[in-house]
Amino acid sequence: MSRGRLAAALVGLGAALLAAPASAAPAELGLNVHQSKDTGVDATSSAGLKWVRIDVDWYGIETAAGVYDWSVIDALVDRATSKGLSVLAVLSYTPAWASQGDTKGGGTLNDVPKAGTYASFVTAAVNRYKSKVTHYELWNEPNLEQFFEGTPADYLSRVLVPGADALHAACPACLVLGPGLATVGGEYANWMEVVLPAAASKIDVVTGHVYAGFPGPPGSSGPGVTSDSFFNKLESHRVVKVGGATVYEGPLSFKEEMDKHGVKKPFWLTETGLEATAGNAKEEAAQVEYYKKTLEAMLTRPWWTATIFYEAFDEPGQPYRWGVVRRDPAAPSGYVPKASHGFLSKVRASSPYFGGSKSDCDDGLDNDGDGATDFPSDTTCASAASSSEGKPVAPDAGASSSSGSSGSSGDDGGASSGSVDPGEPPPRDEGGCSAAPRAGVGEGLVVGALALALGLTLRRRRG
Ligand SMILES: [Ca+2]
Ligand SMILES: [Ca+2]
Ligand SMILES: [Ca+2]
Repeated sequence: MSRGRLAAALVGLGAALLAAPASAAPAELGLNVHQSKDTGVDATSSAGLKWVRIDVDWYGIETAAGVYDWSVIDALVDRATSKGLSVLAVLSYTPAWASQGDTKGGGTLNDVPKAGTYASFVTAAVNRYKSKVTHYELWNEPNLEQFFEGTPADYLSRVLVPGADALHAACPACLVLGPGLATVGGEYANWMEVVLPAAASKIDVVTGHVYAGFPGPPGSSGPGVTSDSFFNKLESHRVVKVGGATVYEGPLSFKEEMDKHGVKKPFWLTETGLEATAGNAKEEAAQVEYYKKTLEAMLTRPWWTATIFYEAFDEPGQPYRWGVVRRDPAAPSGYVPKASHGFLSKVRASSPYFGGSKSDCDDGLDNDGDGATDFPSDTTCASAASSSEGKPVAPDAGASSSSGSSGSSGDDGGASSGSVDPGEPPPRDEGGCSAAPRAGVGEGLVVGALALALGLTLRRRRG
């Protein structure tokens, strides 16, 4: 090789290194599919996403001690893995024979299991699936009474600790995810205060769920001011001051709890989302905006390594509108996509941060938080192939609570504000019938346990 060609090659190598994305693995994305081996798996796969989060319902599988029917989960896992998807299996909900008592109603599925029962189920599940499934979440939203009626101590002693020990014994390479708390009311911080000091070493990936609006522009009301925002629950709790005096302080966020207890594990958001009626253009656009804000927030938070949106699909005739597609047996693919499905497909295929093959100037995201997305809107982009929209927003920008003479603030965690409607109502009804919001928390959206239990039952029956 001539010196000239060598020099040119070195210049080329230098340019390639400069253009290469960060060495960290791409952030990962998925959908909650419950037990749907067709629409749920297909909608996830066709969007190019990696993960399906599935319901491995203990009560429906181990109907008597040591008697198992794995048929539904076998078919689901086989279909998902045959399509190249990775499975996060949620091991939840107590069968009647394992219940230590239905003390708070809601049937037995939310009951505290008798000692030893959950660990034996975890062992059986992991031994059956460990060649195909390496990630297991130990229960779902145990801080909501309709899913678990015990205390945090009950969750530790009867679910998390014995479950994690059983899982790691059966499969040392498999990962325990948890505690999968809902951020309704203030109880989630209390749960983290019990769970993390006692059992952080048992958890490989910390998980949680956030349903809340994104903050509007400075000075606006809405999430972050009059209610907890997405960021208040995720990483920076809400503090409201008037004249320098704190008049309200919300529960600590997931990230603050992890930092407080020195937990340096990855964080997965295993549920978040926004309802949108299929065919309602305004609602579909708002759902896309929510997904967009979520993904943009991930760009500057390397500790948050995966998001599994809630959820894959709407079922005709049922009152759920959280899906990114609407199941339709008459459609060629078995479903009609919403705008959010196309948006996720675009980001996943394009964004270098999420493993895509295009550039920041053609990835569907406002990477630098200036309110302009991609070429030509973001004028830092010389073309769609340009590699950067500009300097990203610092991860902690605006994250600290602040005072305001008008009594507002406690603001976003650094994501761009802008087009999210600050008046958007809290998007998700996760129940919360057992949660005890602190005075002044406008959680709203509390419905009866009966309706939720009914909805839960309906969802479990999906095929
Ligand atoms: Ca019960
Ligand atoms: Ca972009
Ligand atoms: Ca931009």
